[in-house]
Amino acid sequence: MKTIHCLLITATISLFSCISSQQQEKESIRINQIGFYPSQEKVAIWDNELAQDYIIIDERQNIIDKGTTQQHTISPFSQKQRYKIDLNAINQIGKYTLLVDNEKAEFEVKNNMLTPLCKAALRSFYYQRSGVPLSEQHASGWSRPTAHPDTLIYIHPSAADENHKAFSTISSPYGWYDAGDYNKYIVNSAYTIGLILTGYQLIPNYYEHLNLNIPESNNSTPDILDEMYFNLKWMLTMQDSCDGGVYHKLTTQDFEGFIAPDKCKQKRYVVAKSTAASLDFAAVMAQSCRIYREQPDYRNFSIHALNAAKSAYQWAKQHPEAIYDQKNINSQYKPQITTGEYGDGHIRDEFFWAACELYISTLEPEYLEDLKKYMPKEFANHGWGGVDALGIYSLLINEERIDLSKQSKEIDEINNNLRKQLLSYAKHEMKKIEGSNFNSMFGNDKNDFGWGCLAEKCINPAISVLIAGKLCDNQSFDKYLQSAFHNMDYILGRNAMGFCYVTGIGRKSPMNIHHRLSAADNIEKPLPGFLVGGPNPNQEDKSSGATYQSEFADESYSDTLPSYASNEIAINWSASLVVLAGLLDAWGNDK
Ligand code: 9MR
Ligand code: 9MR
Repeated sequence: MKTIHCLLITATISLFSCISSQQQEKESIRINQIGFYPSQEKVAIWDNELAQDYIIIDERQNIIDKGTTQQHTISPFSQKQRYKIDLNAINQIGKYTLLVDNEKAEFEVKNNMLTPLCKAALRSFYYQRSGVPLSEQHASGWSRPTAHPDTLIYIHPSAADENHKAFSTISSPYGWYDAGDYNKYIVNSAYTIGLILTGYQLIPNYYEHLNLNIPESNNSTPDILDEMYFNLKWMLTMQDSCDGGVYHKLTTQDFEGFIAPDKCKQKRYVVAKSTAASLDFAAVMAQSCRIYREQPDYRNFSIHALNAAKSAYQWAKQHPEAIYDQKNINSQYKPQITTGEYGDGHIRDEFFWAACELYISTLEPEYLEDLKKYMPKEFANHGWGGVDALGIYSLLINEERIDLSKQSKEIDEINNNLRKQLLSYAKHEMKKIEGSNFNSMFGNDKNDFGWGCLAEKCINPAISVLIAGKLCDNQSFDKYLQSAFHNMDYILGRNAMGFCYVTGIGRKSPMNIHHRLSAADNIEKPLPGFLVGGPNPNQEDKSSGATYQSEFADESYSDTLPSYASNEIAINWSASLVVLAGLLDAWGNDK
């Protein structure tokens, strides 16, 4: 480390640090607002027309480095000029200040930097629980009474059959609210848990040691699994035990207003069984059966989950064309349903994921045949409507388990092919950093931005890159790790808006999220630990009163309540955050 003694340059420091609060508001320094790991590549961006001199000082006012902002880039969206500041002269744990022109940014360098973020993201699921009261002890300021008991749920006419008459009722309690709304959707629930359990399969010890302060914290099961089970047990009630099919969603007819959950009075329905819901359900139940088998308190659930998975899968094979199409449903049945669709016309990938999980859990040849039939030709990142990657991760993670089977040679070939696909995807992603605006793989193309992009286009690719490095190219792992860190830096503040996009974290974070629980609790602060959807140039919510300050792709973010297209939160996006924060935290510390 270069340490130039402070006496000589006191004058420089006082010049740099003479900062009025008004000048501070310019916020041209864009930096990860949580901080860095000691051996992480550390970069800040100077978002300003003019290049400037900068200095970095430590807590004792020693100058660690100084220079001039370098590497000029011009935004493809706004034509704004940006400069890179290399902070890599810092390699010791400590607190630092970056001074540029009349601005400053303070940051910390230490190990375990992302543990609080990972915990907060996991705790966000507790806040989404339905059907139970949240106690003061666990909800720290956000306690609330029971709401949506969901013990009297109507069979929507689209879901009626010989065993269940239209408007008869079933009980379907618990589970998480999906997002800013109060409905519960199988497709998104299954994907969310599937992704978190992927993370768990990779680093079980890391997640098992996180104490989440939830009601189950004192039992013998890791908190993360208790929290996932809270939703899995709801999902089981969404399966029709007569035929194995799974209802697509549990919902009100229209979205509720922005009222507290216990004030909601609308009827709730289960709507049509669908192929996608049944397959995603089958996949996550088959995956859960393996994971929960190891937990003494969950043995019965594990057995039940596998049976549920098998029957849902068989139903899907018999009904491959039960595609959920809300418009079509509304043309045939009443009441009309206008809530979230999670519609997906392409279910090859859902078949693949389900077949993979069922095969790994049972080693039965039927599933191997199916997974071969539905195998993807090119790696595509995961999202609620694209789940190939979850199947791929599980196959690679469980290679040894599968090797016990007679078909191990075949599986070796399949896995080698999938490894190639994943690696070529990761290499392509990593190339995007060079010359980028915010030194990140994300945010360099207009198509990077859209509904939910921060999770789906920024965090998820980083997860895939990390997994590619760990499972397919471990000798060069550091390159993958650093690339993934750069996308996390984007999320946490090194971006065009200067926002740390997670509630309750960082210096400037979302305050007015599109989240009924946060909006109707009479507390100014939003519930903590939630990632927002992020910049979305389509601005689909303008007609509902959302206002945007900018039309530029990477600045189409509006921290206002009506902005569901850029400022909502959702369980699947929280899942992405839980996994990326966890993997970086488990793999990013100094050895
Ligand atoms: O609040 C709803 C949000 O949870 C959904 O993601 C979004 C898109 O389906 O819709 C929101 O509801 C809006 C509706 O679509 C249009 N009228 C205004 C509603 C919210 O204020
Ligand atoms: O995440 C979903 C996004 O990909 C879609 O474009 C969008 C509009 O259909 O819906 C998003 O999911 C919403 C769901 O339909 C209802 N609950 C809120 C979800 C997050 O906005």
